Amino acid sequence: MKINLSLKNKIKIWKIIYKIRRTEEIIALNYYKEKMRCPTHLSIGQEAVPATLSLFINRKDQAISGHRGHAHYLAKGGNLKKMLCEIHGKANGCSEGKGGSMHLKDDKVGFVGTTAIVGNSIPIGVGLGLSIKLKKKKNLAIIYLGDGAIEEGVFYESLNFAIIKKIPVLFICENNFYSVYSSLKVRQPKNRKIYKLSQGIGCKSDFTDGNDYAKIFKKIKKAVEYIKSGKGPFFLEFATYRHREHCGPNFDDNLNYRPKKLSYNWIKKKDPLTKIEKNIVNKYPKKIKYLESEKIKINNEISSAFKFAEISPYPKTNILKKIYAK
Ligand SMILES: Cc1ncc(C[n+]2csc(CCOP(=O)(O)OP(=O)(O)O)c2C)c(N)n1
Ligand SMILES: [Mg+2]
Repeated sequence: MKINLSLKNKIKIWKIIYKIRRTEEIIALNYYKEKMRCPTHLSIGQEAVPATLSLFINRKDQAISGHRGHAHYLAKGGNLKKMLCEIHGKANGCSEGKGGSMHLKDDKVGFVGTTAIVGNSIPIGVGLGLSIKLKKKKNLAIIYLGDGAIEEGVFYESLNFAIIKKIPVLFICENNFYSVYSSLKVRQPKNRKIYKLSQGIGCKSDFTDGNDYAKIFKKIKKAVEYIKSGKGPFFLEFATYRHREHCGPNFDDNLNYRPKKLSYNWIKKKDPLTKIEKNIVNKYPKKIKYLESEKIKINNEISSAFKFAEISPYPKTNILKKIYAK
């Protein structure tokens, strides 16, 4: 089945990808100033999956993610000012400035949280899905996980439980082929496909290129329809690539742990922002002006959110004392 995305939907996806990309580029640019003191795992290069998913979910659907969560938070509609305040350790942050980049949450939009423990989003997300099911709601839980998280035992227990109980969970596995510096090749048997592993356990599963918005759209549409029909969880694996170092603002291809050709292909040829923007501009040249004006708006929003974060106060120390005294 070939899906032709409407221009309206393409623009919606493009806007989210662009906003995430620019926010993180500006985080990276400013990181050296040491005003953001928490570790940050940037999603640059991996924005297309959460951006496209946003077309299928609403604020009542419950999402949970891991250490690389900025894109997931923003695509779910998370508040940008609160995220930047959190990364700056400020009281106006979404975790009151005490959690940092890896502890983002926005209850108003159904973004339950991010967690620094690899694999931890999985059991929490299955629990969220179970709660949705027990309350007989029509929504779904969304679990973001990396390829590294399937190496945690809790993945197998949680997936099994979700299948047996027909829990409405969408597993979104962003396979960027690496866990820190270790390639899948040294962590998993040769030719193992993650989605096939999940399928073998009994979960409806599928795979596609996670930098191609049209392919992502098609797979997510099918998965969400399946989950909403009450049949249980769906596991989607997306191939994607982080452009920068595992943790921090820099490029690190000088370390040579990733083949140069692989990086070249994913960063230069398969960049999700370039792909969607080129498509819109080539098919609808009259839209160029509109895209340029949206870019200005988005960049203004980001710079005023940064300014807000920089001038916001730090949490009061007595709040910290209360937490540690407990
Ligand atoms: C339980 C646990 N083990 C190890 C770590 C250290 N650690 C942090 S991120 C990471 C890599 C995870 O890789 P993946 O799940 O593929 O996500 P990616 O960073 O590629 O997005 C590791 C091993 C951790 N935070 N938690
Ligand atoms: Mg990975």
